Amino acid sequence: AEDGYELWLRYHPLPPAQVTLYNHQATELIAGAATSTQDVTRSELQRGLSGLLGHTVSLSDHITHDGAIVVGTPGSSALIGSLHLNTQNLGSDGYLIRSVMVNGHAATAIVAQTDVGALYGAFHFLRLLQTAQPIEHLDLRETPRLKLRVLDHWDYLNGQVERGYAGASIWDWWKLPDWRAPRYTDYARANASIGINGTVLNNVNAGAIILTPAYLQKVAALADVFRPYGIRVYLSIRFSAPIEIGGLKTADPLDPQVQAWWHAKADEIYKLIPDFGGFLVKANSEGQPGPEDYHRTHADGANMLADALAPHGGVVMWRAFVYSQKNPEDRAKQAYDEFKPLDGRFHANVLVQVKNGPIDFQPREPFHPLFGAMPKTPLMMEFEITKEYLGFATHLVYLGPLFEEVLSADTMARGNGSTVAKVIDGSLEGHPLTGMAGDANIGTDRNWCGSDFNQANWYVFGRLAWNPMQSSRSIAEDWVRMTFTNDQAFVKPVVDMMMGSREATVDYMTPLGLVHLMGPGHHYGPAPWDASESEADWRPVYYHRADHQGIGFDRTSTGSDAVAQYAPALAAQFNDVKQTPEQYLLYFHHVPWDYRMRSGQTLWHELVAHYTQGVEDVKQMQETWQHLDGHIDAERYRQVAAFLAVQEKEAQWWRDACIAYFQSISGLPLPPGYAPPQ
Ligand code: GCW
Repeated sequence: AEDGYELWLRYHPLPPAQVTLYNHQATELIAGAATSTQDVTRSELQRGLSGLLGHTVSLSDHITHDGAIVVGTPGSSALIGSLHLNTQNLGSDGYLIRSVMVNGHAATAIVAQTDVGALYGAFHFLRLLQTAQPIEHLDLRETPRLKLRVLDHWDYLNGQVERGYAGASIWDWWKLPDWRAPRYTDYARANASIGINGTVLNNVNAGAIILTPAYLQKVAALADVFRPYGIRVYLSIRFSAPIEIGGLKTADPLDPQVQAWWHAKADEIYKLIPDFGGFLVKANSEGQPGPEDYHRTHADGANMLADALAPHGGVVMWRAFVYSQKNPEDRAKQAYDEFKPLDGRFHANVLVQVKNGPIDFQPREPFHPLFGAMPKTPLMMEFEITKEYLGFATHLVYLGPLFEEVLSADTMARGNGSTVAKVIDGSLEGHPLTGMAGDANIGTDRNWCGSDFNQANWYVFGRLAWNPMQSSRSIAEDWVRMTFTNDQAFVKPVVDMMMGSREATVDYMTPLGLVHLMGPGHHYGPAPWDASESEADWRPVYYHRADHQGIGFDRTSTGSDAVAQYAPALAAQFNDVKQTPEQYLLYFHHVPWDYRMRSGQTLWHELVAHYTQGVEDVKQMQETWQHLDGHIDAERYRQVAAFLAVQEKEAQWWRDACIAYFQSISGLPLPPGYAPPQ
């Protein structure tokens, strides 16, 4: 049945014409199996080629005719060594895919300096077939721009997933370490296919138990499954673990006993998991313990852990998402205020992990002002793949355009062109340690992600972590072809639909720079009126500040002055209501309801227009989908159709609720031609 389990690695037979073509170019497979990574590379190629071509592609140890696929490294294969391809500068993960001649026979060589590089090359080669690309004159060279490409799971040890909408945690802690579910291997395959090379198994809000010996055995078992696929395991740690499981009286990072405890813990971990990746830490945020409990800085805390990991080559990913009502005037300013002064104080194996925007993964926010503001510190991007604020499992929202918008934003930190992508890939400031994290949307649902289209968000995250300069449209196209079909009559409209889906969501949820209008707590559905939360800066009214005169949060120099956290040229732009891009208008400015927008219409009119457009766009998506019935299997077709109906209903709910509420405050009539809220 088409239940989505296979993700984008379906390997179902291609159409006959395509098979006929490829049959001459993929006749036999020459691949070693001397290491576990070589072994999985070989079986993935066999599985993929045999599936796509509809017959078994045989293994060989030398080239007997045209069309051989040869994969490996010069060090492990004499045949590859004899090709004398230039593998210099491919690094540990890069690869070449080249059409070559060997003893008068045309062949395709997939070559890397390491086994993992060859595995990545193999997946790329399979993708060419899956997406029906020509493979007879290949000359491809790929190296990742980021070093750490990591999924952060927000999984608790009891199986619950925080902000997870795809079932329970896929880690079956009860049955580990002895039972290694086959799903772990499929998880690793999917990740390796898009270049993901790290996974943080547990939630940043989780307890200290994961660091106890029994759990470390379980973690080690997962690490064993992932190792052949080039994936390292990391853990979120609780800063107060020395107290909770170590019996110490303090977790003060400058206390020698605390330091010794972490050193011993790191030694214990590396004995079990020699390639352990390191720690992810949420400290002094939303009630979590941290160094500030002892009047120490984030740098003191991060460095203490970094020193324990350094002898083993591990890293600390220290989160800059600090949210503790310290700055009730403007929550958006807290991370910058706390971290900017610490620039240059972190040890070499620390990355500061920064969410894409200063609030919290909203449908749209400006990029986080820390990007570009901490030149001496490697900053790691954190995106949220799970759609906490974008409709959970059912809404069809492709996050590629959101990620791309952030990555291509210009921080102007070193003049024009200082994009966020160049900050995180290390090229702007020359950092060797780089990375991107994505808060995973994976659970025990058969389709892994709660919906077929949510798989695209996992996919695009991995591809952008490999190369943050790529276009999200081309990645969407690859995904559609691999996941559904190469039929152009399907691919084009579906890619268009995906590309427009995020803007539609911005429109029906939070247009024109609004943020945080969702119901507090569950974060689902509109509640711009909600004032029930105890803390002011959890209430939607805190964010939109609508009153009889107007709407929006004044973050200019006459307000909270959050604009000053951006580079001077950008700060000046955001400070001026006329120069601020309208998509961020109400994020930076409180403007009157009758403010004239660039269109000539009033703000009130445009607000209503955006909300209405969002609903129209979802209706359009439904219509597009209706025309595609018959192009794919009925199972997946029907679920997408059903989910689009949910999305339409809820887009209408968002529109009506927000317009009705804002109208109750503005007191203005609806502009002519717009339906009143139901
Ligand atoms: O906004 C919040 C989410 C929390 C999450 C937190 C964080 C993991 O609602 O569920 O906790 O962000 O990123 O730490």
